[in-house]
Amino acid sequence: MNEQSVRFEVEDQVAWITLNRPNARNAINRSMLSELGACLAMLMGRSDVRVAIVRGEGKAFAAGADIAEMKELSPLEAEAFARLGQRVFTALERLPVPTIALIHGYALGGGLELAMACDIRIAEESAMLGQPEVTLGIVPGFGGSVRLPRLIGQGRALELLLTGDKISADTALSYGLVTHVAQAGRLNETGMQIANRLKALPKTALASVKRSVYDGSELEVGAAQSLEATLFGLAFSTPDQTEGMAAFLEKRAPDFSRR
Ligand code: DAK
Repeated sequence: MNEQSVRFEVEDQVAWITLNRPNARNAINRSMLSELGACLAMLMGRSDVRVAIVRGEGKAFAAGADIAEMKELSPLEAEAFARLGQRVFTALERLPVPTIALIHGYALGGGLELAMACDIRIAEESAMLGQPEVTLGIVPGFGGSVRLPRLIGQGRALELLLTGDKISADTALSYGLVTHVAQAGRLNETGMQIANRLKALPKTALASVKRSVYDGSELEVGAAQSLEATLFGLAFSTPDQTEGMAAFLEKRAPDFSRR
């Protein structure tokens, strides 16, 4: 039986999604995308999961879409490949639980696009990030030219997309492309510190923040604010709102664990 190219494990309310083609630097092919989609479906069925972490086995997070597989694609197959990737990455982005990408080695092309579909990105200090598609005669196909400008601004995004340059973790931090840089060997620990904080927070409120940000970014300002008001109102129907406000007024720590 073939080794799975994505591993899915749940431990102590954290879902670990691990890209597992280390000999190909976790290059993303069609079967990996399908497996990733299946993992997300499994995750949606697990009410115990409060945070998901995406990482890569071996020397890299992911060195991009699989160039060997892509080289043989017809234009129609390439479009289908791009649509599959976009669908799976959007499903990842729209998960109700917060997601964290742990980037080590390289996050290039489709690898960076995968990381950008996560809510929080942490890079190990030696990591390199970039969108080198133009150097292969192609363009990003998994949402890179859409998410990158939204995350770091059009000017910096265009420079990265047009030159194909790889940037260091520190530069990525200064651009806001990652929000933490971890010392060598401390990537998992840094990720877990953030995951543990998120685990203790109310699930519905976190899911609503994500909806407000992601759905809201596709709306004009008035409609986005209206969505925010709706989600704000809905929060008042949750036990988490009762507990959070009661705990504040009673000067104790809130307990969102049973919700
Ligand atoms: N695809 C396939 N194989 C890859 C790969 C990739 N992206 N990256 C690495 N590998 C393979 C290498 O071929 C090598 O295989 P063997 O020779 O051992 O069989 C093995 O992984 C180890 O690679 P290296 O020996 O090169 O390892 P190093 O540590 O020395 O270098 C590296 C790591 C990441 C710097 C280097 O491998 C590299 O430059 N890789 C390519 C990076 C790259 O250009 N990535 C962008 C890919 S393009 C679209 C859909 C999606 C996309 C675009 C359009 N549509 C359908 C429209 C997305 C495109 C991309 O992501």
